[in-house]
Amino acid sequence: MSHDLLKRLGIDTDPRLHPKAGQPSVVTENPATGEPIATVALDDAAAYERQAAACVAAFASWRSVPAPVRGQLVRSIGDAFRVHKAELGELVSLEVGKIRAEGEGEIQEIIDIADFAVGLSRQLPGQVFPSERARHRIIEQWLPLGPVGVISAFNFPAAVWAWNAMLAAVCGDTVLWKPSLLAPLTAIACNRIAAKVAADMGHPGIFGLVIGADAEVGERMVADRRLPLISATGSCRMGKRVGRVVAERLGRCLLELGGNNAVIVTPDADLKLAIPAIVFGAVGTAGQRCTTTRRLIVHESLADDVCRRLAEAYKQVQGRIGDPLAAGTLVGPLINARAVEQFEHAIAQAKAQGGAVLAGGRRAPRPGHFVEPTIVRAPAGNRLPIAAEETFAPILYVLTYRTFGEALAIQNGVEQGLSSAIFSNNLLETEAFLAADGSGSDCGIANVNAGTSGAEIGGAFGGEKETGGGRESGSDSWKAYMRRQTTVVNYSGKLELAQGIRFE
Ligand code: UN1
Repeated sequence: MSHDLLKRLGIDTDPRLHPKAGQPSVVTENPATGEPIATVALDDAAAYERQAAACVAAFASWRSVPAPVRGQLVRSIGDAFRVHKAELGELVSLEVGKIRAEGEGEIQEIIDIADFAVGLSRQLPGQVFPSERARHRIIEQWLPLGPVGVISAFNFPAAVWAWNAMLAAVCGDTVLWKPSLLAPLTAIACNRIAAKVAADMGHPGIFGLVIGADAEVGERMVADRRLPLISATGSCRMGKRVGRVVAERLGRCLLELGGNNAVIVTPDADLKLAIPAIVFGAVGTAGQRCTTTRRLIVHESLADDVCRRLAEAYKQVQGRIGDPLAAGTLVGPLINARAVEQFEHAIAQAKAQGGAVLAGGRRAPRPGHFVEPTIVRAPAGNRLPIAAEETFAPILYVLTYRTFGEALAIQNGVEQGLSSAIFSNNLLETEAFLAADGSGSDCGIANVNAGTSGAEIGGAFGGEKETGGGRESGSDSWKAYMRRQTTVVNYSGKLELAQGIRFE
């Protein structure tokens, strides 16, 4: 079945899937069964050098293609992803275990960001400022930046590359992509589509791919002075390393790292909205999104009721754990055995700290890397230190509060600052959550009556504190992929100095 899928996507004959004898390689596995899908050859330093040189060479000509024409190329890429949406979604499911709807959702996110980038290709707007000197004009313009290094994680093996690559392409940059070694097939398939469209339109080399170990390829990429921007998604630990190395060469970083996202439920909340949003946020993608809901901060007056309703909903979900490609499945596997161990470790810690397991709590009794979506209620006083840690698994910690200020302090009291949400119909509280003086949520994403995950591509995506500060996808995130140039044009026929300086 999987071979047929690789064939339909045209990657079965890719040389990477046929390593030469003695060549280092990884075996990519189906996390739902633990069975191997394919063996993928790893790039070494020499292969990295070839790919990086190709991206540098392609940048020299791609930058000169007018932006709206670059947009036409990205439009064709979006169209190609429309054609292959079902197969690519299936490959995402096969390789990282997302349920079919979420696998296809990822490809939809590629199509969406391509559309966004096409529109952007006719904008990329600079500003005009009034000059203090007569008959002078100050104009800011945005110029292509250079080849961009993109490091992506297993959990969004396709969409996050596209957020970067589609914007970079319309900005006149080329892209060198280093995907997670847990999802190389998705990367090979997606990159092949983009690279083929580009080559067919006369622009080979815009989309490069390197698949390799961190020590061999990752470190080289991050330290590579030819890449003015490194955009990296993954753990806080990885991001700190990338940040240090890129800072050393005074390069630019765009970091999208961990999250420990919370939902606040106030006494005025409409629980008909809140409960399903919490369940999707905590259980969707088996808790392996950066935006997954990991903490529920509920007013003490309704804590028992909310816990009861959630436990009820989880009961239904537990019956829908299984093959991610089967109809009706809601919860697929974790990515690998290590992730299951981390889940078990967190549950053991939570219990040792006095947490009460209200739902789930165990690995699911079936082959593959499945666990039960789990709810842990903190003991009185919210003393549950494990809740401050991000475990990439479907564990929801329930904490309670008395005053709204307390709820905010709990929400903001973790190292990460990616996504946050409040469910409330109390205007004073929802506005305080978004307060213009910054005293509300300290996260990059703050939603009212909508959950923490499932952001649309139109807004800027990213977060504060240890989440890394980067912004990707919508709004003005494109600016990260360009360099700003402030220009002054003097059409007065006289030389006049700024600040009224006379130099005669
Ligand atoms: C991630 O987990 O790295 O908002 C990205 C969301 C998705 C993207 C998540 N659109 O949940």
